[in-house]
Amino acid sequence: MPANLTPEYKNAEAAYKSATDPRDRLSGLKEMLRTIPKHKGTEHLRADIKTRIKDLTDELAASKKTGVRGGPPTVIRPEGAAQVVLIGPPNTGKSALHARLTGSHAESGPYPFATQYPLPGMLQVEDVSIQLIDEPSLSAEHPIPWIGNALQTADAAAFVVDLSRPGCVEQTVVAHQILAERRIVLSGRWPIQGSAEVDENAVPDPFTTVLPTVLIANKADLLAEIEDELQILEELAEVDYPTLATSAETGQGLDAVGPWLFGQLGIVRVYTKVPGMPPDLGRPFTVRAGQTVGDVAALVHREIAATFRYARIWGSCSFDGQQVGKDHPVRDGDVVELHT
Ligand SMILES: Nc1nc2c(ncn2[C@@H]2O[C@H](COP(=O)(O)OP(=O)(O)OP(=O)(O)O)[C@@H](O)[C@H]2O)c(=O)[nH]1
Ligand SMILES: [Mg+2]
Repeated sequence: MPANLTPEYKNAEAAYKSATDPRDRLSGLKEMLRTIPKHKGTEHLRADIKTRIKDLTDELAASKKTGVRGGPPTVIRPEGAAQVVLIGPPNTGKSALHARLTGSHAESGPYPFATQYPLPGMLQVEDVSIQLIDEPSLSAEHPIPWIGNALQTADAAAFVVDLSRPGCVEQTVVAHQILAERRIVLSGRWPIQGSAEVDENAVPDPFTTVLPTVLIANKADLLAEIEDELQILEELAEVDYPTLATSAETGQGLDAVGPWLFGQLGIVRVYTKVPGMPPDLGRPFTVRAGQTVGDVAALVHREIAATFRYARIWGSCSFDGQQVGKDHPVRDGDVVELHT
C-alpha cells in the first residue's frame, strides 16, 4: 500500500536521521509521529516510531537519574569527507588497523574485547581525511547495548575478519545477527555504483540503516593465500562484499585502504576561489559523485546558497571559467567561483 508521505513528514524524518544528540533525535521522532499520515499503509511505521520514542525517553530518563552517563561518548560526530566504522568479531585486528591507518593509540591486545568504546581517528587520503572509528567487537558474549545507535551516523563499514581463525564463519554469522537485531544492514553495494532503485510508493523504513561494506581480511600474514578461506566464508556466512586483504602486522595492503574508500564512496573534491584571486588549493570542500554546484554552495555557507546566482567553474567544463547554474554536477578537482 502506498504510504503517501508528505514533504513535512519527510523533512521530520531527515531531521531525525541527521541528528546525533539523543534529545534532538527524540524531538525528530515526535515530529515524525505528528506529521505522518494516519492510515492503514503507515500502521507499522507509526508503531515503530512510538516504540522508538518510548525507548529513547526511557534511556534519557535513566541517564538523568545516574547523572551524566558514565564513560566516553558512544556516538561520534561525523567529521571529514566520510565516516567509516571498523566493526567485526573480536580480536580480528580492528584496533591494530585503526592505529596503523590513523596514527591513533587504539588499544590492541592478544585478547578479545580490548576495545570498549568507539575511538575516532582520521585517515588521510591525499588532501582529504576520512574519519575511521574503531568500534568494540560484535559478539554474543559481550553485548553492546548502544552499538545500533553508534552506527547510525556512519557512511560505510569495514567489516574486519581474521580468516586464519577456525571460528571465523560462525563469528561472522553472529556479528550479522547482532546487527540485524539493531536493524543495521550491511551491503556490498557502494555509492559509486549509483544508488539502488528506490520504489517511491514503498513504505520506507527510517529505522533501518544500510551501510556499504568492505570486507577487510586482516592478518593476511598468517595465511599463505586467502582465496579458499574467503570463498568458504562467503558461502557459509552468506556475505558478498568487496574485499581487501591487509596485515596490520606487516603493513601489507594498508596503503590501498584509503584510496579504495575514497573511490568507492564517490568523494569529490571541490576547491573554491574568490573572483580575481587564485583558487584556495589548501583544503577542498567534499561532496559525493552526482552532487552539484548548489550542494557545494550550501557547504560553503548557508547564506551563499540562499543568494546564489551562478558559478564559474574550472575543470569539468568544456572551457575554463564557464558559467554554470546550481544544478551543474561537480567533478573531483573542480575549482568553483560562487557568485551571489
Ligand atoms: N599476525 C597478525 N596479528 C595481528 C594483526 N592485526 C592484529 N593482530 C594481533 O591480533 C590481536 C588483536 O588485535 P586487536 O587490534 O586488539 O583486535 P580487535 O579486533 O580490535 O579486538 P577487540 O577490540 O579486543 O575485540 C593483537 O594481539 C594484535 O597484535 C595482523 O594483521 N597480523
Ligand atoms: Mg579493538
